[in-house]
Amino acid sequence: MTVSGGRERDRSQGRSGDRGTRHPLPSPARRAPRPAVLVAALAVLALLLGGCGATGSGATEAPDGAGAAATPSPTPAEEPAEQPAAGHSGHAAAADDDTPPRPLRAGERRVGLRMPADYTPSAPYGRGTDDYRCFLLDPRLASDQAITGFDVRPGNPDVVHHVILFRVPTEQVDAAEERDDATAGQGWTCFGDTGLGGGPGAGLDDAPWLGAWAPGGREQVHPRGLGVELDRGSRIVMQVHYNLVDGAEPDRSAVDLRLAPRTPATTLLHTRLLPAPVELPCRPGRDDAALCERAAAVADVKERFGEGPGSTADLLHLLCGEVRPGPVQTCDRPVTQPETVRGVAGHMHLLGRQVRIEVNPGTPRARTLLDVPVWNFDDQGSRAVRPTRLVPGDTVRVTCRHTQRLRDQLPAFEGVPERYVVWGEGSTDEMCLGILQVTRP
Ligand SMILES: [Cu+2]
Repeated sequence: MTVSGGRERDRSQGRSGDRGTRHPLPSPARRAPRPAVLVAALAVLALLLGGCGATGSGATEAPDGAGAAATPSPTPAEEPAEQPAAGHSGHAAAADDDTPPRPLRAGERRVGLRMPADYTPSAPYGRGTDDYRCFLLDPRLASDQAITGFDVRPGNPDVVHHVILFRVPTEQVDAAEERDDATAGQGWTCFGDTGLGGGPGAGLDDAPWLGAWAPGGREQVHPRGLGVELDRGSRIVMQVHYNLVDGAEPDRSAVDLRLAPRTPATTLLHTRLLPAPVELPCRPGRDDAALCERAAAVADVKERFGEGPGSTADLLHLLCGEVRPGPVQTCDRPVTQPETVRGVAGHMHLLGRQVRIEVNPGTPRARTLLDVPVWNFDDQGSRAVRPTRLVPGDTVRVTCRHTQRLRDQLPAFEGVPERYVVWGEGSTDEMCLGILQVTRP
């Protein structure tokens, strides 16, 4: 959902092993997923997709009536001229965000939460250059609140790659504390989501995200009257993605929450996740590298992030359709309840080129909610949109284009052999994620 942020560098490199053959061959053949399978896949995906996906905060307060209008536009079919995007060249865009926080509005207060001590990241399974760590924080709420804004402050921008805040509802607090206590050191390893299992809101259509930060994010202030639900007794998990390509330096990240008492007049913001597969084959002439075979690439992802998170690449095909290797991937999702889109964001990694979110594509009612023709990793902040009503029967489509050519230009890929790229948690793996912030009547 909301990602904020604004100062960050990323130079990641998920170095992978070698082994492998040549041609990517799709594994799961075309088949209509049975409803039960689909439901299970959805549930698992929802659990896994917490990770990454930090994008700017969507429904942020904008000048009145501002926000990108939803407009029709063509599909991103053609490969654009290959020019390095601004932030793709090594994250020079890292802004020093010394902007003072925006003043509180009537009824709001600030609550600062910080990791209790420095944490020095390391690759938990001994391979790769990424660590995802979950830290349990207690906002000590005496009554039900609404998060009306937040400001994530990465402690060490040299290693912090994204931050996502997850709701831990009261019924999960015991499990979260047990997990924390049972793990040596601060927090626990959590590729994907928090690893605490389901619970209310653990679905793609209502993800338990409270906010997030990725490169390009800043302080987020939701429009007046809107807020994210946080109940008395809840905890917050702050998931931090550390990238270790430049070394393992200690970090102590923090967030300032803007809270207001929740009243019947508060309109709740929900986060809807729209993932799509990534199935990017090696280029002709370079397809003899060890991980150019899809199965080997998926096995490598599982080795670095665990069996569960490593299964996302295959689960996405139960959600979105058969494996079709290629630079452009899409996923259509039905709208099942009336909702109003307030903010949108896209999320990809370093090989991302274009991302688009459309409603009812190819029909007279087609609208484009997000169109990023040249992806900039360092500018992932979400955007406010003019409130857009969706009704059951509508379809939302996310489309991403990735390109192997960028690996020739980015320092993060120096010395990293070409590979078949699938969905994975590392910075040199890829994602394709649309994020909607919605209100529901
Ligand atoms: Cu990601």
